[in-house]
Amino acid sequence: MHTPKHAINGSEAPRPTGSGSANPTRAYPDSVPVLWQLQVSHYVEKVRWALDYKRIPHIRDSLLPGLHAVKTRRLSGDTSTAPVLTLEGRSIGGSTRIIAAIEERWPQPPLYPEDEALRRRALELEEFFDEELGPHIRRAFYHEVLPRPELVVPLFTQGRHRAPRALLRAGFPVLRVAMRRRFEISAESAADSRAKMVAAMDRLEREISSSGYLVGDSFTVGDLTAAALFYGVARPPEFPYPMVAVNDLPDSWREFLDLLAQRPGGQWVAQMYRRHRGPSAELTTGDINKAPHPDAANGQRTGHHEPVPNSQTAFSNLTHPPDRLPVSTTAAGEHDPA
Ligand SMILES: N[C@@H](CCC(=O)N[C@@H](CS)C(=O)NCC(=O)O)C(=O)O
Repeated sequence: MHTPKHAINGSEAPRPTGSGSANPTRAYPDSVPVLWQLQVSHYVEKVRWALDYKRIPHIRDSLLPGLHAVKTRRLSGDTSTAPVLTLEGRSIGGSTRIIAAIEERWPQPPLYPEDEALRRRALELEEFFDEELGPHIRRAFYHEVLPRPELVVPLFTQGRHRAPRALLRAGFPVLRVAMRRRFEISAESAADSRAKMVAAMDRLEREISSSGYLVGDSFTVGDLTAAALFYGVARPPEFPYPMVAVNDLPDSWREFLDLLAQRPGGQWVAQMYRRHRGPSAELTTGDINKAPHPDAANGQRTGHHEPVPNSQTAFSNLTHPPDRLPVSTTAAGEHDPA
């Protein structure tokens, strides 16, 4: 892990603030957290899940892959990657630091175990999957789909107007070269990354305890990270955005994913999504002025898990992009915060 560490709640935990600039954007009020995202990104999914799990009303601003780096660097000051979270006027880059900041600001329901040894283990597992799975599943996936612009361009531009779609289509050959270079994608490296995915699945299966969780007997950041970063294997219906249709995936990749999905670890990922992914707490831009103050998220003031209406039920006129899956219907009623 390359992120700096400092003490939170008495333990070694990732530093919750980046070197982000104050007031990076005037487009949104400081009172509502803004997640700058790439819809498809598994690191973004990790943070989206944390925000939804804690029922923190927030805005999602989807960036155009390729151009996103300019925005995320300008916001965070220190990273060109997504996710970035703008929180009370400061922008934080890196999913681990973002979750640390969320956990500090909205401790309930907790993603960090209270017990110090368990907390260290959960953070160690977060780091393992971040470093040993995240880059590899991405490299192996893009190796398969980058030759197919008809799959990737719609994936990168869903919910967008014609102009950005046309821009991405026109720029795709350049973007593809840049992605291959940036993610060091080649036939050899992709094969190696498949092996790393299998090794990460082996580790996941070794770590699942008799409680059904990786650490202790409740859902922690360790479970969340492993499940979010493996979403592309389990393809859970609770994932909030469309994916490449399974029948469009290249045969060898689909068969490889199937083998992993059928393993106990793959089924565990699907189960974590079913039990804990829950409904979305996203606000749309039309709703932000009506948004409850983020302190209304569970437990901020009381330290208890007191159900409050999430954004989708509080704002029944929410408008989602037409391609957005009805998250509230896929997972409503099954959300089972630890
Ligand atoms: N360690 C970072 C990794 C984030 C990351 O690699 N994000 C990808 C999307 S999956 C990205 O923005 N890549 C663009 C780039 O590397 O230029 C985190 O945990 O947030």
